[in-house]
Amino acid sequence: MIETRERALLSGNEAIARGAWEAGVRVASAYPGTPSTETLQALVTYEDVDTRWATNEKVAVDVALGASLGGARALAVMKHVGLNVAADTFMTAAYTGVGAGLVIMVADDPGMHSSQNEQDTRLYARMGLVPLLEPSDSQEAKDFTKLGFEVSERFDTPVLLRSTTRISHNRGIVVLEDRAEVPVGGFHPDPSKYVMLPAYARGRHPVVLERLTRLTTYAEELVTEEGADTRVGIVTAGVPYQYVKEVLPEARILKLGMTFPVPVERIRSFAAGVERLVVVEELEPFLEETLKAAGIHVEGKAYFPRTGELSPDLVHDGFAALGLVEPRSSAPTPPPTVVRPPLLCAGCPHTVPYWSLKRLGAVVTGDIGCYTLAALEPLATMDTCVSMGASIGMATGLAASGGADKPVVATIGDSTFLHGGVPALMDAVYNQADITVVILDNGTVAMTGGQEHPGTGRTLSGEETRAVDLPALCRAIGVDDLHVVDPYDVSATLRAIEQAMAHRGPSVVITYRPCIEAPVRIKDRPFWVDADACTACQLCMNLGCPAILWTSETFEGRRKVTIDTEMCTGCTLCAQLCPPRAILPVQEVGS
Ligand SMILES: Cc1ncc(C[n+]2csc(CCOP(=O)(O)OP(=O)(O)O)c2C)c(N)n1
Repeated sequence: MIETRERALLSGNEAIARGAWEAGVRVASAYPGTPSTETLQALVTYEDVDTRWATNEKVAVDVALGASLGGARALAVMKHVGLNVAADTFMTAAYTGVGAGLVIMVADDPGMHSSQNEQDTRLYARMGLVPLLEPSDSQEAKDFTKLGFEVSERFDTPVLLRSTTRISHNRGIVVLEDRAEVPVGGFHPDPSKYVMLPAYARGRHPVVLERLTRLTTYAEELVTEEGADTRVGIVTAGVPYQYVKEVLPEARILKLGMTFPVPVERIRSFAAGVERLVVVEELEPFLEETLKAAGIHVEGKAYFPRTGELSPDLVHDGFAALGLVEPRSSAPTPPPTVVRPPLLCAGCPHTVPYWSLKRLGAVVTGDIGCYTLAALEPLATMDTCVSMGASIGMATGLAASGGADKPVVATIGDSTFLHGGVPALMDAVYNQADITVVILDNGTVAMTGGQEHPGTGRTLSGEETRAVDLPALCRAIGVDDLHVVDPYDVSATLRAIEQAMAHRGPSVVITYRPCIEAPVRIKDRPFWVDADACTACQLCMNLGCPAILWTSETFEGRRKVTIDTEMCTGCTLCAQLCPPRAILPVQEVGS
């Protein structure tokens, strides 16, 4: 834990954790997702906060809302697509309001560095009629988190705190303060506020709208105005503010701290003092459209891209097109970079299930996790990947369509299965879908850096807890054809999947083997290739293992292989596949 009254270099996520702690937060719940994950991992290092991983984002918001109604300041954290999962509670929490302050931190991923889409959370704020704060650096990330709790209590509303990849992962100096001691207020039953029957909910909707009017006035207090050059006025917020400052340091800038509700009248008076008004915002023309709808003449997305991240260069190009700056002098073209496609790790336990499916031939619905890389060569065994948990329902639908010319197999990781796959498996059993589900259990959330989940037997703070028994869960759901197999045993895995695919009705194969990276990197005796014995059959190459490399040596015109012993984890998979047994453990030959 960092001492108080100091300055520290913090990422945006760490600053949000610090802000929540300083605000006296008592309960924090999250489901991991880049770029938000480190927030709770930072918060768990502070005392006096009950910090926990949730099964999914909806549960995280449910937990935080419940804690808030109990009178404890509460935080929920997720990546942007997580709010889709939590949207049901989020939309109605806008009606119930809160007990103690409730902040929902959502990290957007413009440019999709590690996401399946680049939706803009500001649109959720508008749909839910919930205020949204947008920090532009680490200091503001901390300050706005604290402010979020105050706004939440003052206006009796959940508050969205929107970060983006650049805010969450960049570091900046942050002034540290003490923790506020905010006593737990206790639960005060109020069915007309917390039981959203239609009769009560009808009474709450006008309350939400009246609150929005007051919040719009309040949003005016959260703007900062700077710059002397009145030839152009720029409305911006979040990280684009930094780019604007870099490209046009003298420009007159109105930076918004709250981007929903939009302080339209404040912007109208700002517009009156400048010759032209320009909005610089990432992703959707959210502010621009709001201002245009209010009859304010503004320029924006005609000059700045609506997809991907902005950057100082893109902002410069937009200003140049607006005639505000000279175009950038064309920089010398950097030499082309060699693109290295992402691969599963050497020794990844997800390899053989996909290798088997490729051999057996199946329509494979995929899901989100490390294993999504099996969509790429050489495994290339995934036909769909849409959202967390979708693989099982989509497999059911594909099988029901009668349009699949091969058996239909859903593949899903352990965390993803618990997050959103369980109801879909129940549905498959209930409706007797003719599908096989392969649950790739590596005992961690590998994709986001190896977090715990309800199946691992450990909590976020490292304490032991009950672990979900996946085979027992599947049996309880009604899966009769169930196989549990070690994916390091190539023939057993192939056989189990083959048998499951031959079964009529729903079947499940659980492949269990811990991730080689989590919680500690597993490294066994590495293997090497006896070049004299290698017949260059290249079967081992089908695994896509990054430790297996080509050599210049050939056999009957085909290239032989070698193994990078530093990278090899000793998983034995390639040795099991090698017909001439040319792949051997290093120590066996005494080298
Ligand atoms: C709704 C949603 N929440 C979070 C994420 C971030 N995320 C991507 S995959 C994943 C889970 C991966 O874990 P698991 O299914 O166990 O597979 P592994 O990566 O361990 O192979 C998470 C949390 C996301 N993409 N979508």
